[in-house]
Amino acid sequence: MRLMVVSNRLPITVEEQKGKLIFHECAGGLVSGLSAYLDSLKGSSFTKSDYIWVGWPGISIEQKMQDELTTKTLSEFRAYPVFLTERSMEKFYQGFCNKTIWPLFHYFPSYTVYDESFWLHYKCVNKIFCDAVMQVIKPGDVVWIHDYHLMLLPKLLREEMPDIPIGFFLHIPFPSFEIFRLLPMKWRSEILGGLLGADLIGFHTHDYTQYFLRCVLRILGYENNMGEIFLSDHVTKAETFPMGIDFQRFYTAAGCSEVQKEKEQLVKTLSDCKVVLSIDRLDYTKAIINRLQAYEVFLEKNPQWHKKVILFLVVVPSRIGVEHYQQIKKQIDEFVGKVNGRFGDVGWTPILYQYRFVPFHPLVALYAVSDVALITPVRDGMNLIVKEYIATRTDKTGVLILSEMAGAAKELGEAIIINPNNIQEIADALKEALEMPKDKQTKVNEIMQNRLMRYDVVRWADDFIRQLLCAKDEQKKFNAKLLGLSVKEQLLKDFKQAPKRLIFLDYDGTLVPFTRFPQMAKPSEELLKILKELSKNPTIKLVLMSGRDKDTLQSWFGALNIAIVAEHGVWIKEKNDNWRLIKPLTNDWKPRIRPILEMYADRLPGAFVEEKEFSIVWHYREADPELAYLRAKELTDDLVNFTANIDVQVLQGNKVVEVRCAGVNKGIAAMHFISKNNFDFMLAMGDDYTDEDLFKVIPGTAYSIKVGMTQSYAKFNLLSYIEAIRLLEQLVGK
Ligand code: GDG
Repeated sequence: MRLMVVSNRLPITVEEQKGKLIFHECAGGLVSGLSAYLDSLKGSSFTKSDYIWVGWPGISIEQKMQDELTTKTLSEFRAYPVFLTERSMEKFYQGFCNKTIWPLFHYFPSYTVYDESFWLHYKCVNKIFCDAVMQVIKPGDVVWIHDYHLMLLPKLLREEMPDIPIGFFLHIPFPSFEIFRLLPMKWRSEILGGLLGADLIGFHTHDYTQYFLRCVLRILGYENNMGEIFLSDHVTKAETFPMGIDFQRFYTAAGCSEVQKEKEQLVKTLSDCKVVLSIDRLDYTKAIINRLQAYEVFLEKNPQWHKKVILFLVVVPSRIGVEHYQQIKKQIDEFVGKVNGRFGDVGWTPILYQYRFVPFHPLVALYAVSDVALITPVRDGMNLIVKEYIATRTDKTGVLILSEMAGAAKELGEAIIINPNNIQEIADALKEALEMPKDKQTKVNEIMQNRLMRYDVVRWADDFIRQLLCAKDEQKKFNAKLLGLSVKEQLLKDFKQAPKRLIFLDYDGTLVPFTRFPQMAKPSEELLKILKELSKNPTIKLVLMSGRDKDTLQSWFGALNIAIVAEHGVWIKEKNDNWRLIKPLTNDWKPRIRPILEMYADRLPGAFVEEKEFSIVWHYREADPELAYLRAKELTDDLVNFTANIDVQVLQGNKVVEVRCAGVNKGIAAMHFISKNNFDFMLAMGDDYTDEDLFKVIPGTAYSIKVGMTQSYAKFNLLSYIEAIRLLEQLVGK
């Protein structure tokens, strides 16, 4: 097995200098984390250290140099470059990624740009990535796609290679429905559909996972069962995997000689002052200005700390040229000047400010000399810096002040957790942190270190890949039930050879798709033609088994003169005969039940009640899916309690809750036909929970087929009604 990592950026950046290609390693959480994981694969049992990384190499170069670059990156870094033009990068990366998805998913709707050309380039670049993956993918590969740049890729790839395990991990927050729905309908549906192409979709926190599932329900109408979503052709799972760091790398680096040297230098500069560290990429989501304001308030209120504390502010340049980033850079510069001017003097600069990228060893030294880490984003997918800070505290001292809006706060609850919008709270937290006794510091840091050590980045990635493989295995078991070519051929052969044949067909969902309202699902001329062909043959007994009322069935299929079962087995109509009840039934319970269903329909816009002779149905296909889901559960509970002493059954089906007379079902109705004759061939097709009764009673030699990908007693599955019709066409010899 080979792991294929796909991300917007490769772990290397390529530069062209005087016609020569120069390679630099990239920094950043994703790259360093995944690199540690890929290194760890060398001893792993389920991969043999084989991997390849697909992504943009950080440069747009002429066609003639692309081959050379590809050869080099492949042989030296196992990296396969995806080439994008500057214009594509501008519209895709600077545009849709940085100006649409990034602000929106970080709850900055007022910064979000909705530009159709950005979207079109986003789609186009996702397609280019798909083509690039197709160039290098091999059977047996496992694909792991990363982050918001490539949300359409899982689906595109599945269309090309349905059998490849595809995982997707989102590194930024997934927003709540109210935010996500701000995207135009087409974009938001396509993004969700794109993600659902994966077999496993990972998020940093439980909240993000839940928000995603909620958007899938509200926008696409798919419910989930413990994070599993059953789609027409596969099952997808959404799950939480909080990303860890390479703990040992930071822990051991803290003691290495390079870091010691850096530390000595720093200690000289910082004299005897306590150090508060703030380090972030320049980004409005990091709310750097808030912590500067809080530091100012802290100095104002705590003159005893003057000349005894320094805020070491590192801002790492990012997205230079984007409007909002330039603005906040200016604000930070001005604020630092203001605070230093107001409180500083010859021997003390309250804020040491660096606007630059810090190499690894100086970064670890900075973590190691800082008494407090002040990290207060207003929104952050995870934030690995805080984990790195804790990991470098080998003597277990140090205090972390962390925003509750960072994903990391869910795991590091022992830190001082603050709300980044409450300046006073941050200022108070600074005082508390600076004055915290050492024994308390070591106690909480020990807990956090143990957690970070255990769930490090290797464990995180390992967990993800293992679950992805499990999901795919489950799916394979499921796929094994799909009616394959050879079984289909055998079925057709058996059908042709059998002198007496019996076919049971469900209607809605099996022969026609579901529609907004039941009366809209009329049979087409083509379908009627196929059924007529089958029914004309005297050696075929065709039985249409539906949950619909007999009058509707009569008006749609009466002219065909076939056997029909209505209301899930209540009514039976033999060929050339009249409708009759399968057994004596009463419906005196209906006046007591109907008001309950009506009350629930009144409480849920879009829901309505359908009354049949011996059953009542509460439909909610058109209602708000989220509320409907809750109401349907509530209603079922109510009905089950209320009907305990009444001879009825309560069933939750496909967007319906149905109450019907007990002791009748499609299985019992089927027996009526099966027992009458010795059939040599039997076929039953259905998509609904009511068809399970049918599948249970038909003989083991029969072909039972569930339409759709859900679990069933049926022997085989077909993906959709389209395939069911195709099979019928083949039976009639088309
Ligand atoms: C996303 C999400 C999520 C930063 N500055 C320097 C430097 N770094 C390294 C850190 C850390 C990484 O970059 C930053 O990690 P973050 O977690 O803050 O965020 P991103 O990677 O930008 O972005 C984020 C993350 O993905 C992982 O899923 O946590 O929420 O936005 O590893 O050490 N490294 C060095 N010098 C720097 O100046 N050497």
